[in-house]
Amino acid sequence: MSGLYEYFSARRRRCEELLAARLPSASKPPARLHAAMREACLGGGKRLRAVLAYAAAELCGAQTDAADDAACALEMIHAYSLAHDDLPAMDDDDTRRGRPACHIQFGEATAILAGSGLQALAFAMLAESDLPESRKIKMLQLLAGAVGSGGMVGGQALEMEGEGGDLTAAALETVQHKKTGALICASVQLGAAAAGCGDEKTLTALTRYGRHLGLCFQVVDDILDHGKTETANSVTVLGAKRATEKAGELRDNAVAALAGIENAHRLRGIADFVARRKK
Ligand code: GRG
Repeated sequence: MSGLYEYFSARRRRCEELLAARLPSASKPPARLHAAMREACLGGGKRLRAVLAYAAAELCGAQTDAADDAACALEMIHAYSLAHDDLPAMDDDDTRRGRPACHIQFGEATAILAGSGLQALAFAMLAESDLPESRKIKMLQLLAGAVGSGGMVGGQALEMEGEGGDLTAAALETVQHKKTGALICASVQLGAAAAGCGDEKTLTALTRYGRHLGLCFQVVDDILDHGKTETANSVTVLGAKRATEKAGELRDNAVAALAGIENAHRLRGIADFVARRKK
């Protein structure tokens, strides 16, 4: 497979097909809940987190299928976070991925249940993976750490606590690392864990890459104005010029973290994609 675009498309399609097969059927009861879980998870999205898991696992020498469970689990967690984030009690968004948000289509109660169901299914998929026990436990630990109160959910809570007040650049960065960066960094780490990577140099490099990339992703998201303008973000706190410079620096830092690591060309390309993305 030659270019990054072809690689990204192939892994994205692979994950999409696996998710469609693994999510509970909408014809099986509770049908409305299952339909909402499928709607929240399928039919859109860049599948960046899945592609990162595949690329990291392959860099570590694994076959593509070693990262299938990680890729699906990451995208299910991501879909759960979006379904909950769009609720009126959170960001109150009516659309997601160009369609009515899950709570608009199915109602708030079902959207909450769909997110909860997706989260449980993500962990079940890792626990039931065919990979060796030690790899599964590592993956479960990494994902739980990235998603819980020390990661994504904690970042969302910090953001809500800070709403309406002034946020320092450092405090904003902490929120961004936790809310968005933790799952992106975990994507790379889960890929390495799925491959059974035990090389400290590689693991450290991948973690550094993931942390810089996660922050870069959120800064670019703020520049693209995907967030709500009343919430403090990189543009409101740093200004548009500095935010753009920072996104470039973070991309460079992510790439630099991979120095001396073999077969890192795809992760380097993904860093470029994240920094340059337009959606
Ligand atoms: C409410 C449990 C809970 C968590 C909220 C991650 C998060 C924390 C909320 C997601 C909302 C959001 C817009 C965060 C900003 C960055 C982000 C995750 C954007 C969407 O990710 P993309 O662009 O989405 O990868 P696609 O649709 O491509 O999958």
